[in-house]
Amino acid sequence: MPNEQMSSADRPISSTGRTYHVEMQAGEVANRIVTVGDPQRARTMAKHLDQILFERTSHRGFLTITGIYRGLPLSIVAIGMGAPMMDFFVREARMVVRGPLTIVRFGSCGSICNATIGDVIAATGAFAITRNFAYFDNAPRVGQPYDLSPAVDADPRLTSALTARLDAALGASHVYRGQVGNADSFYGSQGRPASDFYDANHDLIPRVHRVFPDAVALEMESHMLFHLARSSTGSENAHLPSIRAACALMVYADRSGNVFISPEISKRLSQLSATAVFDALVDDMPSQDGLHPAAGSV
Ligand code: R1P
Ligand code: URA
Repeated sequence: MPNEQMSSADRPISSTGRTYHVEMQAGEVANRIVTVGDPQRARTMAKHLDQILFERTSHRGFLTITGIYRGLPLSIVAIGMGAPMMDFFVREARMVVRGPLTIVRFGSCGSICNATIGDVIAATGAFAITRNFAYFDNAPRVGQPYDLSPAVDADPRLTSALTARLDAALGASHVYRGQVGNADSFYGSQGRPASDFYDANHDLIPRVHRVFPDAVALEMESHMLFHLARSSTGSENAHLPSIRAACALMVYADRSGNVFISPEISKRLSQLSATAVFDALVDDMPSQDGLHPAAGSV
């Protein structure tokens, strides 16, 4: 791809129709997508597809696997970490997939509620936590060290399909619900104490709880996903977004007990949750109605 001529600076797409960063092309990506951070998680989940049709790793490290589940096309896309990677993925997927797009993020998080290692948290909505450079780099300091954005809701229908399936797969007592803080760093902006940097974050998690009393988790992509879904245009019903999104997060870090998940539990949780996530996408959009497979969807 780096050696191919791109169509334009605004929408870099190759002559064969492949997007520049994610290297997605019409016909290779489904309208139902599970997105994860870790490519290994994508491969673990892909074992639960009924059939794999297509796989590609882009030169920037995005992995797309498309297959069939319960007779319908479904893609798994591993994007790496952070909001800009979510932005590349959602925008480039939207460039090549025709019709409605439903996206479930299946990620990991740090729990700031009673949920602990082995539990899963479903996001009812998400907000951004952003390091405020005007505080750190100005003299005198301006504002608070971290900015909290307004929250954006997850899609309620897709989220209830997801939580119903996760409840059934894991047991309802292991599935928590609430708002998720999407930080621009794993460290300073998630309130992790450090002596090697000045982060001014000792009050960050208490402040998150004061502003969002139902905040349950911290991670790094869900708010960008929900924000882009809400900002998407172009559905047949022009006033509705063309993308709907939900998010479930495995608890990798218990921030109150300062415990981190083991690789074995992480793999097992991905295996147990894979079909629940796939089933939720199929429950939500059970047929090809309204899609345009001939025009580019798998
Ligand atoms: C940090 O370890 C990463 O894990 C979380 C965060 O959002 C961040 O991307 O999600 P994933 O496990 O999906 O990558
Ligand atoms: N991912 C995050 O972003 N934070 C955590 O604490 C664990 C996983």
